[in-house]
Amino acid sequence: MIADAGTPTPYTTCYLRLSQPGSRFIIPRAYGGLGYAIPAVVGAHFARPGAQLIGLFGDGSLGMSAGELETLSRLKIPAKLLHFNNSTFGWIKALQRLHSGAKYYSVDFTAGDPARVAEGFGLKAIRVRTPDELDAGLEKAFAESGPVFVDIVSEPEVDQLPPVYSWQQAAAGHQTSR
Ligand SMILES: Cc1ncc(C[n+]2csc(CCOP(=O)(O)OP(=O)(O)O)c2C)c(N)n1
Repeated sequence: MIADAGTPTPYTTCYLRLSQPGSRFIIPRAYGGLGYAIPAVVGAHFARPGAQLIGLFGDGSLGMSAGELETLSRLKIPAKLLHFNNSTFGWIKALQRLHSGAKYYSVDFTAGDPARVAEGFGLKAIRVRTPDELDAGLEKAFAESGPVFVDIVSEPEVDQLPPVYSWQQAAAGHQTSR
């Protein structure tokens, strides 16, 4: 499992439970560079051929490394890419809510149709809009032998504080460094 910067990092860190021995969970914590998950999946494939790779990332992240979909497609890397499509830089928007009195600046954008972008690069793509569609979509994605892009229409989550300790402290009125 490889989760990108942005809210995929804290949510996955908080809620993911790995049950298979030898499973790995990777996040770009040192610098938190957005656009990490898709190229990291390519690297992980060569580091551990045969591993079932799953990339988790937001639409802001996709904007930074969408071109790497071509690499996955050309090399036929059988990763499943789970794309959270919330039309916003959620991590930044949550920080603006916390520290700037919900004055939002340069964080929202239009969703477009990223499943078609992935198809344009030669990947199979599935669009998911509801929790029921999510179950069915994941089943379909994992039944495929090749790379699959799952576009998951999501809430912007700005009303939910992500599970980041220092943010929760700040929301509770405690002084912290960011
Ligand atoms: C290369 C790069 N540019 C900018 C940032 C700052 N940044 C951190 S999280 C984030 C927004 C993430 O948005 P998205 O990928 O859509 O995920 P979300 O937080 O909405 O789940 C940005 C712009 C960064 N970490 N790396």
